[in-house]
Amino acid sequence: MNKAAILHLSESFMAYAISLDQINIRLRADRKDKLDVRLVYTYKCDYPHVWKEEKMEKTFEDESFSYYEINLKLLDKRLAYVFKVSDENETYYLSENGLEEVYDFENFYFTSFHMPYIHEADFFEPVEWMKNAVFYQIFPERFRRGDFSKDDSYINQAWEDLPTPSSFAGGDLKGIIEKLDHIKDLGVTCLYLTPIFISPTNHKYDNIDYFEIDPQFGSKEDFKKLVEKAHSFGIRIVLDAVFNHMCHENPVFKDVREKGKESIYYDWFYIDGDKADIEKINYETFAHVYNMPKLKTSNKEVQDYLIKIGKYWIEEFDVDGWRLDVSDEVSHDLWKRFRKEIKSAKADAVIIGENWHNAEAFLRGDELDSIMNYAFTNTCLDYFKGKISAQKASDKLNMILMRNRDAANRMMLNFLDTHDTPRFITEIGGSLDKTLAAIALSVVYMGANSLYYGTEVGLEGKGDPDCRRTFPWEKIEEKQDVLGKIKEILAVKKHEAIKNGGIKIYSEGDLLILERFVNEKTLSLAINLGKEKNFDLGCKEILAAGNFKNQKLGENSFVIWEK
Ligand code: ARE
Repeated sequence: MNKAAILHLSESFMAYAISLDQINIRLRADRKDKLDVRLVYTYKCDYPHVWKEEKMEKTFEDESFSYYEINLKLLDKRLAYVFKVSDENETYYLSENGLEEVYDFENFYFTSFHMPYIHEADFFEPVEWMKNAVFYQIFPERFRRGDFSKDDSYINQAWEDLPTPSSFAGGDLKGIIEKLDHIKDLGVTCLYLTPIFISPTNHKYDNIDYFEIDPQFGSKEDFKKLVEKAHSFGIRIVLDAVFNHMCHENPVFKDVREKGKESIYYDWFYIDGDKADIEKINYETFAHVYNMPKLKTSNKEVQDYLIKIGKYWIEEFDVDGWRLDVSDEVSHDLWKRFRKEIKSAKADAVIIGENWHNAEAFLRGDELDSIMNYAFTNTCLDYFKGKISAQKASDKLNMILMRNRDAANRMMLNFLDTHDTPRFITEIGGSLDKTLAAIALSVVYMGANSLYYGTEVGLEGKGDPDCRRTFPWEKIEEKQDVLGKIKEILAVKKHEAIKNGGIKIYSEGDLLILERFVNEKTLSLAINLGKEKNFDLGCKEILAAGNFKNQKLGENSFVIWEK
C-alpha cells in the first residue's frame, strides 16, 4: 500500500455538510492500490461511545489517485471519525495521528477527525436553476444591431469586416431583444452579457459609470425590456461585474489624478506617490495596462460602492446574477460581503467567478457559487486536438471534480470558448463533428454549460480580437443542420439525471464515456475520436447523436442515450 498517497482533510472539500444531518466524506489513495476503505465513526457526545463502520465507495479516479466517498446520514451533528484502510496484506487506521496499525479508540478525543457541529449556514446549497442551466454568452458589440436611430458616428467597421482591437460594429441591446426568439429556440435558459455599462472601449471592461448603460448599447429602458422579455421566455440574465479595476477616465480615478492625496478616493487605489499619473503608470493596474487602475478591494468604502452596484441592477432591473471579472485577484473579504448582500437581494441569484485556476478557496459556500471552468475547457482542447487519449481525458475530468464540494461542481460553468480564447472550432482545426461532440461533453458533464454566440452557425475565430467577430446572420438559413444538432444536444440538459444525478467518467479503449444516474435511470454519453467501431445500443432511447449510424460510432462521433 502506498501510504504516502493517502489523504484526508477534515472540514474541507473532503468533509462537508450537505444538509443539517448529512455529510460527504472523501479519502484519497493511490490508484494502483486495491483497497477496502471504511469510515469508522461515533457521535462525540454519546455515552457510551459506540463505533460504527461503513464501507466507502470508490467514486472517482484520476491519473494518480482513487477517491473514496460516503454520504453519511447523521443522528447527531457532532461527529468523530477515523478511516480503516486495508489491502490484502495490511490494515491501517488514518486519524489526526496519521496512519497507524492500531488505533487507540480510548484516546479519540485527542486524535480522531472531527466534524464539530453543523450549523444552518455551514452547507453550501446549489442554486436550483443553475444545476442544469444552458448559458449563451454574448459580446454585445458584435451580436446584432437593432437600433438604427442611435448616434452611430462611433461605428468604424462594416458588419461583415473582421474586428480589430479598436473597431466598433454597432451591436446593441435592441439587437439582442430581436433575437431572443432564436436564443430561446436553441434551448438557452440564461444569457451572459459581457459588460454593458459606460466605457470607451468596444469590450467595456474599463468602466466609467457602473450605474448607466453605454449609449452605444442603448438605454435603461431597452435593458428593462430585454430583461422582461427574456424572463417571459424563461431565460435569466447574468451581467459582467468588473470590480478589480475601473477605467482611468472614471470620475473616481480622475479625482485622484487631479487632487492626489487630497482626493477622498486616494485610498481606493494602490498609488506610488502623491498623484496618480497615467504617463508614469505609478499605480497598480490590471495586467499593466494604464487604462485599468486596480481598485483596493479590501477597502471598506470601495466594498460598499461595489456592493451597491451589485444590488442596484438586481433590485431595479431584476437581473439574475453576476459574472465577476478577474475575481481571483479581488479581496476574499469583498466576496464574502458581496455574497451575503446579493443573496439577500435575490436568494437565487448566481455568483460566477472568472477564476482560471483551482478556486477551492473561493468555492466553500461563503463567496462564489461557481467559476468559469477553464480547466474543463483546457481538457476538451487537449482531447479534441488529439493531444491526450480518452483515458487521460477521463482522468482529468475526474480530477477536476475532486477539487471542490459537490455544490460547486453542480454549478460550474462549462464551456469550450469565450471572448478571451480562440474559438474552439478554429482551435481544433475546423471540425464540426468534433465540436458537436465537445458540446455534448459540456452538456453531460456536471454543472451548467455555456455556448458562445455564433457557435450555432460554426463561427470561426482566432484569439482576441478575432474571436469577437460579428454574428453572420445571413448564414443562418444555410446552417440549419448544425443549428438543429446543437438544439438536440442542448435539450439533453433538461434531464433529471443531468440536474441531480451522480456521475461516472471512464474510458474504454478509444471511447470516452460519461454516465449520469438518478432513480434507476442512467443517461450516458460515448465519444469516439478513434476509428469507426461497432457500438450496439440495442433498443435504448437515443437522445442525440453525431456520426452514429446502424449501431456504428464513426470517426469523431458521439451518442447520448438513456436507459
Ligand atoms: C487587450 C488586447 C490584448 C492584449 C491586452 C494587453 O485585446 O490583445 O494582450 O490588451 O495589452 C479586456 C479586454 C481585452 C483587453 C484587456 C486589457 O476584453 O481585449 O486586452 O481588457 O485591456 C487573464 C486574467 C483574466 C482576463 C484574461 C484576458 O486573469 O481576468 O487574462 N479576463 C478578463 C476578461 C477580459 C478583460 C479583462 C479580464 C480585463 O474576460 O475580456 O480584458 O477586464 C492564464 C492566466 C490567467 C489569464 C489567462 C489568459 O491562464 O492564469 O490569469 O487570464 O492565462 O491570459
